Amino acid sequence: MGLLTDKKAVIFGVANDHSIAWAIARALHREGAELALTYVGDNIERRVRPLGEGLGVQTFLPCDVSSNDEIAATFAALGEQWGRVDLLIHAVAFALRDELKGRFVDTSREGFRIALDTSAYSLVALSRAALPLMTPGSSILTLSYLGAERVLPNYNVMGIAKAALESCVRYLAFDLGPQGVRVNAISAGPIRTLSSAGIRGFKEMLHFH
Ligand code: 0WE
Repeated sequence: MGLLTDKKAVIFGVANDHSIAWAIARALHREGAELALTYVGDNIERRVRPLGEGLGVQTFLPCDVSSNDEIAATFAALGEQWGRVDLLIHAVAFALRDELKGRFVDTSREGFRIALDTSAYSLVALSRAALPLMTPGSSILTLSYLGAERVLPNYNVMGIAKAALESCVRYLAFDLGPQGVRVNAISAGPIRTLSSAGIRGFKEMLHFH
């Protein structure tokens, strides 16, 4: 019997078999959880469906976390399907490609907005939408990175977004803890995923790490 037998887990952020979210999906499945996977766009859907089907996943939902309507539709579907959500995995981040190189001081207003909206506010929006389906003992988990705490070359606006994300975790935990809902972040090391693909100097960082 697994640690998570019959728990319902929704995972945002599987893009391919290198995704940290995919490693989380496999671990949750191994422990007996039932999974729902979300995706953005046809390209990701084409990769996520076969992966999920390999774990017996039956629920695939389109969800761009920068859209209130898509978040509402996702949790409406989960409400119908499961009637509850025990685990929410937030493994989503986005900054405009050009913001992840050069000087942080050159960050555009729009680039700043997009990075913080997609990478930090999305946790707040998803948590609020999930809450009516959560019971005491439920858990919310997100992914951070060292660039939240220290200056890392080229990480730039994502560092600010991850700092905001970590602060969101503390404020959400304050709000939801009394209802028995835990909120946590794991700060991963540098890992070769789609997210780090094409990042200048990543190979050297990986080597140094
Ligand atoms: O949080 C991240 C990266 C998140 C990310 C990645 C991309 C690449 C493609 C956000 N937005 C985009 N936008 C794109 O267009 N990491 C922890 C991985 C990462 O990114 C870096 C790193 C590391 C490590 C960027 C610069 C330096 C180190």
